[in-house]
Amino acid sequence: MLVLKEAEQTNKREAESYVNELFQTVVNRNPHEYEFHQAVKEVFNSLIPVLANKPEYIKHAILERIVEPDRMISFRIPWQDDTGRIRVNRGFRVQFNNAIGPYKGGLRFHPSVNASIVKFLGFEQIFKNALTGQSIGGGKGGSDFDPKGKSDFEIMRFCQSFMTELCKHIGPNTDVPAGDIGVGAREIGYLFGQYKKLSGAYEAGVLTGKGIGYGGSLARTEATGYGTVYFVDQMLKSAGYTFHGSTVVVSGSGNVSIYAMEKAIQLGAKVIACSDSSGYLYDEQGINLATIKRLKEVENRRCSDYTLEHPGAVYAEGCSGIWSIPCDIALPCATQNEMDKEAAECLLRNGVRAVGEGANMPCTLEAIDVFLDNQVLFAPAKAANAGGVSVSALEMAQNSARQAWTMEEVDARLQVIMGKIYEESIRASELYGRPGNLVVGANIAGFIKVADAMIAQGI
Ligand code: NDP
Ligand code: 2IT
Repeated sequence: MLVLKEAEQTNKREAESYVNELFQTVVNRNPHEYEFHQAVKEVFNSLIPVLANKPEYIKHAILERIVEPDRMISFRIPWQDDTGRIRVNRGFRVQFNNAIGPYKGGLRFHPSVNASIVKFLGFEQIFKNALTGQSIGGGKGGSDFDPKGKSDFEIMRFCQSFMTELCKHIGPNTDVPAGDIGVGAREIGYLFGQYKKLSGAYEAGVLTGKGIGYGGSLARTEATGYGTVYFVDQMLKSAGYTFHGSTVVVSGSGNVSIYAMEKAIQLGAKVIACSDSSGYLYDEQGINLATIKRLKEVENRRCSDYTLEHPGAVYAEGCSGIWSIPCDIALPCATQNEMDKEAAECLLRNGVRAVGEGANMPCTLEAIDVFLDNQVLFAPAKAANAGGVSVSALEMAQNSARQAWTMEEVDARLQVIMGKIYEESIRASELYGRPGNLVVGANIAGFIKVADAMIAQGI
């Protein structure tokens, strides 16, 4: 027994030094890509017990191969604004890994988009998509285009120019983009229209997040936010808590945030705060979701305008202050690294019970440690926000079958998928000696599916 324990320790030490050395190579080979380094580090740290247990992953150089995208496409996007001026943006598509299915992942339009952001998102997507149990590989894309203040025609011309280049690289069996920050149903519509024109065929399955009238799936709009709440609900129940009667803080007020708020409210919670990139809102009475939906989805206005209609609410400039509001459950649903160590410590001091990542990588590695070290229930992004891409895969299935399922049917499937992701992540966390640690569990469960497929398919 003692000999066995010693052998285990040696394997673990060897796996640890292998991972540390390889991480250094990733940093050296991808200088200045800090977000990508962060995403890789989190996954690598989780995988040490797996590598110690199954050295064939090392023998087949799975980690060396998985951190190098199949290809990274970067291109020029010229377009004309309403004054006739010619503008140029940069577009990206990273096709990271297609071991288990066609590349799949969203497109982000935001001025902060660069190679590092696209690669961190694409890398995360590999494991998230594997967790959904559907046959989809990992990809991501976007542009440093800023949709704020642009007219509808400018958005259309930009999307057409973006697709004129992107269309060479995508297809229903190759790579299937969707939305992300700054890309919703309107943008997907313009992108689809241009793809259709260029390809000369009606290939509905080339993009997901389409309008309901032309191949979109019911519940795709709600899927990420609803899915996050379904996942967090399971996690809460495992510890004897529920959303009912809890106070919830949700950052952002975009697609993910709005539907996370909606489902949390449906489950009996009181959502007391949300935000946008300018500042945050606190409404002691509970955020009036109808007002937020109208301001954000219809009128394209700011969170600050909410106080004009609800004078009892308080608005404060700046984003990070939202985490100083005491709550039972915190759902960061805006963007990467929006919650740092100080914010996490503040939530902890105020008695937070659970944190669920609706956004991709919203918590820094240090913030995650604060939660895990202090028994705060923590739902990592790859698992908690996988509902969006899951329903995207259901949209692809409906497109292939030329069918359209009801809202109830898609929502029921979404709930089943989120439940399975939770179970699988918990099981992996137990199997690899970190029971209840969903970060480790989700990373391992997603990784094993992709790694085994890579081994089966050869080098
Ligand atoms: P939206 O564009 O619909 O909304 C984004 C929200 O976050 C807005 O309220 C925006 O405020 C705010 N925000 C964006 N950037 C920043 C920033 N730098 N600082 C503070 N606030 C910011 O995007 P989504 O809701 O679709 O995406 C939100 C997050 O969820 C992202 O991390 C995305 O990758 C992730 N995600 C999205 C999925 C989807 O299906 N859409 C699926 C899985 C994950 P403002 O309006 O002022 O810019
Ligand atoms: O981060 C994500 O999972 C998404 N933006 C959704 C991707 C998709 O293909 O639906």
